[in-house]
Amino acid sequence: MSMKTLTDEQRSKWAIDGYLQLEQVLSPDEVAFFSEQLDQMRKKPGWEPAPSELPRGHYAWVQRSANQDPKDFMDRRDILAYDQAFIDLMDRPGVFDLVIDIMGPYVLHSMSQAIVRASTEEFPGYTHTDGGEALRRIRVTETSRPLAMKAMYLLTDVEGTDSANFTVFPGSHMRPFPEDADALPTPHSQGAAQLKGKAGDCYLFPHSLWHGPSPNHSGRARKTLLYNYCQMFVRWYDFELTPEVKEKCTPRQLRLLGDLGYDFRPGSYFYAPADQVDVIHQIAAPAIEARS
Ligand SMILES: O=C(O)CCC(=O)C(=O)O
Repeated sequence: MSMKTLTDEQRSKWAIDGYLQLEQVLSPDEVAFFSEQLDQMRKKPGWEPAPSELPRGHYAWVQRSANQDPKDFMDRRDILAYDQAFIDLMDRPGVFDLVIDIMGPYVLHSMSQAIVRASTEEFPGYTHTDGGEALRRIRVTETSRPLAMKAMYLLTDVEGTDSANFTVFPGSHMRPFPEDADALPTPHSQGAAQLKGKAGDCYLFPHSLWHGPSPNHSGRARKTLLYNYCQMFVRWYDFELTPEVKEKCTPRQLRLLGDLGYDFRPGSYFYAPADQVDVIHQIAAPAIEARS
C-alpha cells in the first residue's frame, strides 16, 4: 500500500519554518470521543508531573480524586493503555504517512501525552525544545531527517492569541537560539508565532524547534494529544510495553513500540530487522518459499 507524502509546499515549509499544520485530520466525532476520553482518564490513575516530589519534567504514578473539574490542568503521559483509539493514533493514516516521509522508516513511537491547559491568569506559558538539555543543542540540516518529532492533535478550537496557542519560533530548528536560563524566550518574545487552529487539526514539528504553550486567558480549557516519534537508536522514553497493550497492537504498532520480534540483544536498535520497511509500510512479508 503506498503511503501519502508531503506536497512540495509542505516540504518547503517544513524545511524553512520547521512545522506543519494539517487541517481536520480528526473528524468532529473523533474530537468529541477523545475529548470525553480525557475527561474520564483524569479520574483513573496515571503518570503526571509531581512538582513537589520530583524534578521538573519527571512524572509520578498518581490517583487523583474522581470529581475533578475537566477544565482543570492535566498533563498525563503514557496514554496508550486507556483505549484502543490511543493505540491506533500512533499510526493514524494521513498523519503517520507524513511522519514516515519526514523521519524515514527506521522509527519508534517514543511518547504519548494528553494535556489540558486550563484557562487561568496564573500560567504565563513557556517555550523549550524537546528531548531535554542534550537535544537542545543538536540541530540537523534542512536536508536531514530529524532525530525526533511530534504530532500534536488539537481537540479544542484555538482562536485569537493567549488562548493556550501552540506557539512556535519559525526557523528556530535551524539556528542557535537563546539557551540561557535567565533569558529564555517566552510566548510573547520577538519572533514568536501563536498559532490558531480548529479542533481536529494536527501540528507536526521536530524536537529542535523552539515551541510551547501560550498563556490561556480564553475562558476555555484547551485539550491536546501529543505523539512523539524518534529514530530507532534514540529509543522510547515514557513506557514499558505491557502485555495488555501488546495484545491490542497490529504488527506495525508493535514495531513502533520497540518490539522487534525477538528479545533485546546489543545491536538491536542500530540495525533494524530485515522486514522493517515492509512492516512500516504494511506490506505483507512474502511467504518463506517465495523468498528463496
Ligand atoms: O501544550 C502546548 O501547546 C505545547 C506542548 C509542548 O510544548 C510539547 O509538546 O512539548
